[in-house]
Amino acid sequence: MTVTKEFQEKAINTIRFLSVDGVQEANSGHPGLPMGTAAIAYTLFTRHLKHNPTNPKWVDRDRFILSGGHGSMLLYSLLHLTGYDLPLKELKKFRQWGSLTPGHPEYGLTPGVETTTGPLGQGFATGVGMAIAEAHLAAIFNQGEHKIVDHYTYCIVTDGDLMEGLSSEAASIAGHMKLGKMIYFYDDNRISIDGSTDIAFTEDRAKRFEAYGWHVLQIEDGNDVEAIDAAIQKAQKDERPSLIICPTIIGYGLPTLAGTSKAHGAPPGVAELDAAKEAVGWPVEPRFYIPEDTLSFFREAVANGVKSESEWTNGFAAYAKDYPELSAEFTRRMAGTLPAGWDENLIDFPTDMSKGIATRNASGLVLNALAARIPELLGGSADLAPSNKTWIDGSPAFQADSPEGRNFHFGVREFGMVAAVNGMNLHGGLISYGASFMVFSDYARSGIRTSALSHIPSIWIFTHDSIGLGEDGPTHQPVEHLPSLRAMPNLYVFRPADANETVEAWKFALRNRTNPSFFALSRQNLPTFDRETCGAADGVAHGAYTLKDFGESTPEIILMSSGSEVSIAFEAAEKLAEQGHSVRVVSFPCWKLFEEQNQAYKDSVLLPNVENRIAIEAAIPMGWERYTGNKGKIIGMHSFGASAPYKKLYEEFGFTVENILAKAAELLD
Ligand SMILES: Cc1ncc(C[n+]2csc(CCOP(=O)(O)OP(=O)(O)O)c2C)c(N)n1
Repeated sequence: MTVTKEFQEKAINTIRFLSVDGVQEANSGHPGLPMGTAAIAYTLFTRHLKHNPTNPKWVDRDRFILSGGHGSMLLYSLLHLTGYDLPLKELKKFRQWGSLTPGHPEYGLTPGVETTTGPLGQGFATGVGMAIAEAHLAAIFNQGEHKIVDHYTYCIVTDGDLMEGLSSEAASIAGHMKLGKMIYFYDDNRISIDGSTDIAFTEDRAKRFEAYGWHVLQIEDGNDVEAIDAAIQKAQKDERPSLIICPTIIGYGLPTLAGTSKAHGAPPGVAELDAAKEAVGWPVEPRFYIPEDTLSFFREAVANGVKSESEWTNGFAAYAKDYPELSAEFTRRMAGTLPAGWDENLIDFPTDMSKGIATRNASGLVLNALAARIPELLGGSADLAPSNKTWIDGSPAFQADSPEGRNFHFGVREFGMVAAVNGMNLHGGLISYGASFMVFSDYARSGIRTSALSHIPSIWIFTHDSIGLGEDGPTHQPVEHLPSLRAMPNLYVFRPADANETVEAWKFALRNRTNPSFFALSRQNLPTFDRETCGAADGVAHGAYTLKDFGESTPEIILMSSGSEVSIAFEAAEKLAEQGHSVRVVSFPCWKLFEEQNQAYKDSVLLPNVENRIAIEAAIPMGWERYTGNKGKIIGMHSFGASAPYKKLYEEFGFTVENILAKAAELLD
């Protein structure tokens, strides 16, 4: 249909009032962003966005992210209007228990929401990962005329997003990688919660992004549809990521609140809302009013989407004829199915109780064995690849001129890395990991949290997992990290005791496609246990298992431990056995998995009658009480560590056979 200016304004006002009605109804939420950016959203959704509302998972759709997740009603309005399975009744239940319209967009809950946003900066950075995924898959699968991977990543970003350091990390990565299919709209309303951005945010944003290597477009007015449209067309042709700076007015149309921070995060009130509607001739009642012609105009997205997807499907069929293997591989990857036999006879590390191997080294070997079988496995480190052992041999680094590369130099940007890895995994077709020293997981923590909250199966490889890293000292020695990461719902934290447990942790992470896994890996060598005489390493899948029972009778004492301290407990058990005691050593690589076992299994490992228990772990002891019980003891860390060779640190902090024996003696006496 031909769209007059008047009709266009009506359509944009529909987005505005639908959004603000939702906020007013909930008596909670953020009206300012949707009202200010409605014209940008209108232009993108009705003129450019390639999507199929009836199949939100179509693989070649454009991705759209609302990075300022507080403006969620904008997204819900757009999804409803363009025909996603998000009925109006859900918009009326904005922010209510059990609705599909939570306060901030949540991935996996609402159809059409591509990623969870709300923690500012993360939507921005997650989009970078999606654009990386597009570029990589295009490089692998597109052939000549056949462009089966060919889509954009669009994002609306706010002042808050750009103030967050994360956006600098992510923009720097994107500029360096020349991710030309990223098109970001900056909602330049110069207002945040405390007031004008003049109080805290005065750098030249255009110059900043130009310096990152972005293509920066400045338009005059964020309500000018034609200007926005022209900017998008320009951006689509440029080989750099684009930032379209759109001056807007927060709460546009609210008679007294527009342009002020009062429009940011509180319902405008009925009087203000009614006055806004009256000013543009909008009916005050009913609330959530959608003019019929506007709705049918927006709903053209459905037919257009079906058409786009079927054109793509036809194109894919032609591609499949010409490239049957590639097309089958593409289908497999996008379905998230692992190649047959990927885990058969993977690696079996031979017993080596004298020298052993660091679990980070074992991880590097497993990763390479897996990468040879699973071509979608890829990732990188925040400038610590040689230490984290994350390099995939035989593959180049991903760069602008080698997007087929599977190794990523994320630079010293832990947060940018994890958000990008999340985006790569959300995109589909890839299994991505990120790595650094464990102590710096704090820098990345909010992105790890997003992976857990959103059920993104990202794999987090964090090495140098305790005072066992030695000389670098307390700045580099994680102590509270292990318990604090274990506290995170949905996150499977593994601290393998030896090389074969590391293999099992990797297998679990790859099988688990609905939650992230975190590997805490040692810098120092650890003995590789003799699995002929010890419990099988696949006990890792139960979270904790009996590594070995020493002595003939029922254990008098249980020593439980994770990672690098398991072998110390093992040696102590040997000594206790020599003294005539029966001892059980339990390896405890993953608390969460143990918690998921049934009571019978738990009782078979931590025998309820055996109250003499000692936990040994080079981390803050918080939480072990639940396994050691009232009578038990915990050997843990109570400080930040120290700088010295690691053997000296283990002695000084009590992670020794002697100390375990002394504690055991107290219990056994
Ligand atoms: C990491 C993070 N810190 C703080 C907040 C709380 N918060 C929500 S919106 C906002 C700033 C609002 O300014 P802006 O991003 O410009 O949004 P606008 O006012 O234009 O809607 C803040 C501090 C948040 N969501 N995420």
